Amino acid sequence: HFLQNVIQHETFKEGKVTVNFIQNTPSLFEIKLPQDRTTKAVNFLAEVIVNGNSDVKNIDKTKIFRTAKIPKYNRTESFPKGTKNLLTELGPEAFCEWLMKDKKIHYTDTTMRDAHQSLLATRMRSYDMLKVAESFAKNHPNTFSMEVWGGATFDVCLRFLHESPWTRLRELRKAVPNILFQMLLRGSNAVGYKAYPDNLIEKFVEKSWENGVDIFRIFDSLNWVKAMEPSINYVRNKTGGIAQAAISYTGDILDPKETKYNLKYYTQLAKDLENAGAHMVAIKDMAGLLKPYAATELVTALKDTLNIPIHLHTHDTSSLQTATYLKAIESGVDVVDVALGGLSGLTSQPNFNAVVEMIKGQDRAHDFDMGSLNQFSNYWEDTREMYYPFESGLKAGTAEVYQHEIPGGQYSNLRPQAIALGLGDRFDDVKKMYAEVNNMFGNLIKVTPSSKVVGDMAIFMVTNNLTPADVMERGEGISFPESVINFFKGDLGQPVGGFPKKLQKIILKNREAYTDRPNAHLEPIDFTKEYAAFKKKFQQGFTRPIEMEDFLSYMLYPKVFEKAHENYKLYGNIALIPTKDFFFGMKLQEETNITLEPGKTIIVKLLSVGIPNDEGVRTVFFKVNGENRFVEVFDTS
Ligand code: 3PY
Ligand code: ZN
Repeated sequence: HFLQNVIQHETFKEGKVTVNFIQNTPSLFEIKLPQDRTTKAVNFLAEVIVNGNSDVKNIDKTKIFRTAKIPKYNRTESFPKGTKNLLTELGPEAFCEWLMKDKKIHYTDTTMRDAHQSLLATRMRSYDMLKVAESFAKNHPNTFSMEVWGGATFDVCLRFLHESPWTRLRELRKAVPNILFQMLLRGSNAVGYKAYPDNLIEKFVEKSWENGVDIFRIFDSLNWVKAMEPSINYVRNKTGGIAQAAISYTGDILDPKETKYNLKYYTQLAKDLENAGAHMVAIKDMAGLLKPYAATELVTALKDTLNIPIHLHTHDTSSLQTATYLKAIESGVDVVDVALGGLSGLTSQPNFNAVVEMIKGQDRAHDFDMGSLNQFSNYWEDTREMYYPFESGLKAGTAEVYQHEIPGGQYSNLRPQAIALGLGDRFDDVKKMYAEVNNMFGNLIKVTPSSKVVGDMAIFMVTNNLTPADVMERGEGISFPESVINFFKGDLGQPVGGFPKKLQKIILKNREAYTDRPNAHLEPIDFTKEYAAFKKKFQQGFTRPIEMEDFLSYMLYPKVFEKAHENYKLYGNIALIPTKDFFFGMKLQEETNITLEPGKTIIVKLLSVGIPNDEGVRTVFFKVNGENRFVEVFDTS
């Protein structure tokens, strides 16, 4: 680039170069980026062919992928009416009344959010979702909602897939205008792992609604109502959507020794959330601990206590949770969360297809075209093959979950985290330590981000061969992980029953703890000033107008956004690259189609990859729409 800049410079062309030319001409060092989309896409393909995708470890070169078939649908036919139309017509309150009166059991499909978050470390790409979205909307408009956004998907989308989560949401909304969209919002932690200023959360909620979210499932990682209240209010005041507040379930209400998280605790919590303005309550069983008979007790008690619909969420880690759904449905739950067969079970949700079959012909049956629903399951099963590097390794349901209580969404991340730290052989120790840390910390509600704190501490203790007794006896001399220190300071809020005081002192040393909302300690964002500065900094080299949504991504994840932005400038919208080429690179003589926009598809064939020259650069030859092209890529190996 430098030489090209010198040769093309007017001063050079006119032969007027002086000794200070380079020193006085900083523009010579600017990298001129390729502008057209085809070049950018081909550059990306070449990069993965030469250097691989840095997110993919352990490639199996013998792997052959099946082509995932998209179930048939009519492109030109209009969309059948669904719950989204009903919400628009009725508004949230009347919609919820309709839901409670309806006898049928309703289903939320989590395939595009929690299912892949819990099975494939959240790596599912928009590309594979968008391929089937319209077909699903047209074939199964009687689905209650689709969970497609929030939780860890926002972060992973930007950080590892280098996609804009906002573009994902918008594109999905276009493809599915008739079914309600749902997101998981971590209350004062938004879609992150720490507290954010209140006005940032407010703007985030407003923009999420504008871009397509209808149901906001709001939770707090410590079940702290005070932390959920602002988000409930933002949804009520800034959107036409549904504020669904969650009670995160832990322990076992059937255990006579359970004195903390018992039935009374959960019913009171749910009532408090209803009083705080929730349109619906969700039982968020993030680790899959709600046993079938406990579901009978809990759902019955909640039905008696509340005047709003109840939505049940679980993870099938133990493999028992279909039985839990049966009991919950018999007890009057209004909606259950399920995932399409190919992405269900284990740490994901129970199997959509099988649960529909279970209730078929019964009082609360809700009919689905099973032939078609099974085709969608097959689509995901085939698509899942391409995500094999991200599988958690769990092969069967495990009753161990009742001991360690690790949330499904965390399990698929904790294992690679342990392997990366050289603890692959000690994963059993990590799981046991997770339970011990929970006890040390006073028995917490464990869900993002509090679950991450427990996981970080467990990994820290296993790595350093520390026991809980070691921490209590010689903790003064130990420097603990940052997330653990921040937690004990009050950065995630206040746990049920407070912090264990002695341990808090050991961990905080001389730092101050606080007991009010962590957000109260944060400066509000000055949107006018900071957004203007942001636009100035990032618009250059960006081929589309920068938006408030980008600013929100930046405020939530500044470094991750900067990297994704750099990537966008180099390679354009890589969400358009087919998944096989994205993760594994093309093979010689292979051809791929990339649709840059509807009606504009490029056909790319890989012809050859040269050996590295003296500078380590390889030339990759392609045929693009019949014309030869080459790309030079520095081989980093
Ligand atoms: C998340 O916050 O991402 C979760 O899925 C919690 O269960
Ligand atoms: Zn979940």
